[in-house]
Amino acid sequence: MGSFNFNMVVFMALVASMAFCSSATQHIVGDASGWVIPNNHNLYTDWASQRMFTVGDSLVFDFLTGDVTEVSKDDYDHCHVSNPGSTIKTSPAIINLTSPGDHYYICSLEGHCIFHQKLAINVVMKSSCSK
Ligand SMILES: [Cu+2]
Repeated sequence: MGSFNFNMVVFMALVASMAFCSSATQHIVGDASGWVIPNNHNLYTDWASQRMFTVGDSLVFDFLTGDVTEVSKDDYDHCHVSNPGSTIKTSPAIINLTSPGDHYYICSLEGHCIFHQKLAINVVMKSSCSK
């Protein structure tokens, strides 16, 4: 019985430390600009380059019109949507980053993506918390 209690304490301490270390970040896409056709063509590339995206984080897209559509790199490059099923039309659209690697998002409204309403990010694995 004694060792069971001890194991429980160790387990709970482990869970607590994991919860502390993983502190998920909500990234507000475009910050105050939100998700728009940007005046500055580099808005979303600059925004993404200043951040680290980790598995467990989420993206928050705030918009008045349009949508958020996750696309392939090819679709991102050509502002094309092969899979309309991934479109989210309600704002704020919150997308959880569940897998590492490159992720691409565009607004699928005609003309919006080619005017730079598009976002590419690289998501990394959760850190091991060894400080
Ligand atoms: Cu749009």
